[in-house]
Order: sequence, then structure tokens, then C-alpha cells
Amino acid sequence: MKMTFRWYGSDMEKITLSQIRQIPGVSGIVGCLMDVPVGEVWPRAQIAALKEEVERSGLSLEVIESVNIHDDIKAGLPSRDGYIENYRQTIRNLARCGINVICYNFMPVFDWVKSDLDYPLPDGSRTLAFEREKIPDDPEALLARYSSGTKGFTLPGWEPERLAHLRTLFDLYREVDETRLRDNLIYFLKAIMPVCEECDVRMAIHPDDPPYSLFGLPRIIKNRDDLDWLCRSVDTVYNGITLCTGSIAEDPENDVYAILEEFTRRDRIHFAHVRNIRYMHPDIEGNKDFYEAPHLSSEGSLDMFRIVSALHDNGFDGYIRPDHGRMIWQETGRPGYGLFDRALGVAYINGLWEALDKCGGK
Ligand SMILES: [Mn+2]
Repeated sequence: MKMTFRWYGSDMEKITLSQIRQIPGVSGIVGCLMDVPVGEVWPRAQIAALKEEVERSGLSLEVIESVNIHDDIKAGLPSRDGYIENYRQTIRNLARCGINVICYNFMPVFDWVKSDLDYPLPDGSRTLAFEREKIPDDPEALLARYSSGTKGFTLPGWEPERLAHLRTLFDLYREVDETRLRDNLIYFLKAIMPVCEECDVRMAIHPDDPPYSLFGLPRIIKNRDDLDWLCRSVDTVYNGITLCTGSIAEDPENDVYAILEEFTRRDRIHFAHVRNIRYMHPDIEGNKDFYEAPHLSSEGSLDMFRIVSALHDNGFDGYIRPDHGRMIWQETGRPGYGLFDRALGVAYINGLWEALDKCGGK
């Protein structure tokens, strides 16, 4: 297991590499180039500069999150081939700079949806939450809420220049149901796999967040059967998964522990996002509302010992990062991506891992 920490770049956030370097057990950064428009080739010089900056601080850069997929690819437009060619070139450029794993997702329009970016918990901390009733029917209203709630930070997957054309984006997907979206994902994967094999770069799809449809948009990476379909459809280790425990568990029907075990054994989990969530109304049938809890098991609804065991005991040797953290200790910053609570997450996951190593786990 290699412990990593997501970082958006020195001009995109105030958390510094030297701060991250001081979190015990973190060996690498999960990086990105936030300023390359979706669909364009990531320039090799820019990737190399990022890598050099990260390495100068004593950390490594081997995982990218995310190289987002252009909507023309997801919607299956004739113009997709040009964007796929760009993606192939981006993979080559990343590989030349030592990148092993690329995280991406295949969600139309929105990368993720929450109802609150600043939900107050009883201890005074703030977190992300999802309450179905608070999701407006009109996605424009949600966009407006995010624009005013992010304290000036760009949210990953919610790029203002792309979402300025929200209605056009929705129109693009009017004819795209789940079957079409699946076909478009397979078309994309089959086109890039030869490059991934040649360059030894593993693709790792992030599950849909939340793992069910909103605003009538199709969602295809929601549960165990979707992940099984993905692995079988393009049957190579280079077609893998970013197993996000929070996203998968946002549907309480999903058995997150069994999914982790199965796909670790099948060697398809290349990257794990480890976080806890708390279901707000587990007593109400069918209710899926939750907030993002502190990582500690007793603070949420997930058993983090079982989660880490499922990876550890099945031979996981990929990358892990703590997922979102709350805002604590007066920190302000990009929602979900403060320094302090994520550092606590690292310490906790590392503690569980060490205990498993020393108590006779496999
Ligand atoms: Mn995640």
C-alpha cells in the first residue's frame, strides 16, 4: 500500500507540499493540471514541471486525479475520435513522467452532487452532506448554490466554463440512456487500452457519486454488477477501478466490504479512496441521506477496520488516499479538501494497516 494525498497545485490552493510532507507515512501526491481544459492534451513540459516540484519536496507523483473525459466522448458524438486521440497522447505524456495510475469517471454533466458543502456537525466542524429533499429540481439552482458556497475555490468536476452551458450539456445527453452510455465507455476504453498497455498506465474509474441517477441523467458505475460488467467488458488489468468507499456506500444496498474484497482479489483496484459516511435516517426505508463523517468507525456508519482489512488481507498493493475531510480547527479551504482532517484520516488508516500487519493478517 502506498499512502497518498490529493493536492491541486501551488497556484490552486494554500496547502503546501512541505505541510503534506510532514504527515507521517505519506509517500506521494495525487496530482492534476487544473488549468488544462477538458479534452485537450496535457503538455509534457507542464507535467514534468509538476513532478519536479513534487519531488523536490520529498514526495512522489505517480497518480493523477483526474484526467476528465470530454462530454463528446461520453455522449458518443462523431467528434469523439479527436478527443480520444488527445487522451491517448495525454496517457503517453503522463507515462513519460512516471505516472502509473489515472483516475477518471464517466458521469454525464456532474462529477458528484451534494446538497451541502458546509453542513454543521455537533462538534462545530463542517462537512459535505447529501439530503435528497434539498436537491433542487433545476440543476441551475444547484450550480448557483455551489458558486456561492465554495469560497472562491474551483471544485473538481464543476468547472465554471463548462457548466456555463448547462442546458446545452443536458441537451447533449437527451438521447443517451444507460445502454448508450455503456457503449460509449467501452468504445473509449477499447481505443485507449493499447496505449495503456504499451505505457504501463492503469486506468481507474471512480464510481458514480452518488451511485444512482439524479436529474434524469444516466449512471452506470453504481454497484458490484456494474463493476463486474466493466471488468469483463474490457478484460485487462489496465482497465481498473478507483474504489471510493464513500461513494459506493452512499447506496446502503451496496455491500462495500464484499466489493472491496472481490475486486482487490481480481487485481482491479488500483487506487482506493477511504472515507466514512453517516446515514442520517437509517430507520426510514429507502432513505439514503448522509453526511461525510470523520474517518473513525464510531463516528460514521461504515466499519473502517473491515474496509482496511478487505484491502490488506487480499493483497492490495496500490495507492490509497484519505478521501474528503471536514473543516476543523478554524481551517478554511476547498470543501472536502482541508489539510487537518485529511491528515487525521491518514494517521488513522496507517494505524489500522500497521495493526493488521502485526496481528497476523495476511
Ligand atoms: Mn472518491
